Amino acid sequence: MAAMLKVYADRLSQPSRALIIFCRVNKLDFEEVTVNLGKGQHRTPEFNKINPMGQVPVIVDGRFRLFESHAILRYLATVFPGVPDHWYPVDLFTRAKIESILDWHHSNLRRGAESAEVSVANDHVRRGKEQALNGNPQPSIADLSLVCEIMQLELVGDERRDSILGPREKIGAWMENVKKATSPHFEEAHELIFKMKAWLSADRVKTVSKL
Ligand SMILES: N[C@@H](CCC(=O)N[C@@H](CS)C(=O)NCC(=O)O)C(=O)O
Repeated sequence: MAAMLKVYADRLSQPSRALIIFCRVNKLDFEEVTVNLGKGQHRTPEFNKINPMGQVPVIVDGRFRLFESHAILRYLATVFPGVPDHWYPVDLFTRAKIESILDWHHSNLRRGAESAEVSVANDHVRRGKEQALNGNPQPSIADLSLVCEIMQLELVGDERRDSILGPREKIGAWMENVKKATSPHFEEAHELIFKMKAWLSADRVKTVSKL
């Protein structure tokens, strides 16, 4: 039987990957529908009916449609039975901190403040036990969202990535914890990013050798 939950995503998109990893780790019954942004599949009239914003990710759960990855993660964590509490804790104080990080993420990084994002993530890690943001022992939807965002730095070249991540000494350990907690789905969801990275660096080599 076809899955009720459809996730429209492009794996080159950070919020799309966060959603796919969340669904896989929590064994949700879902169908991934690829919307290839590079091919402009998000600008078709069919996709416009699913998400008038023309963006991924978006979900269709039966007759219910929802865009915005954070809203989707909250919805999935709340509505689907069996999702462990640490993803979106019922404790309102812990949840409020997670909401704060999620809001901060969307009002900053989406404007391109990639290094500021990393600094704040690093500060959150410093205050806690490195395991997850705010010292939580296991990752929340905020950890997943931020780590997927920071993974996009793979596409800016190793030198630039290292110059951003290198000075923030706790970030690597925190990212590793989130990866481990979501393995092997984390690695699988990021395969395309690493293919793109290899393709981009091959292209850079070609460009440099022509100069
Ligand atoms: N705040 C949104 C951001 C969605 C977003 O920016 N999606 C990008 C890919 S990462 C997209 O679909 N871009 C295509 C476009 O805007 O034309 C979320 O978290 O879902």
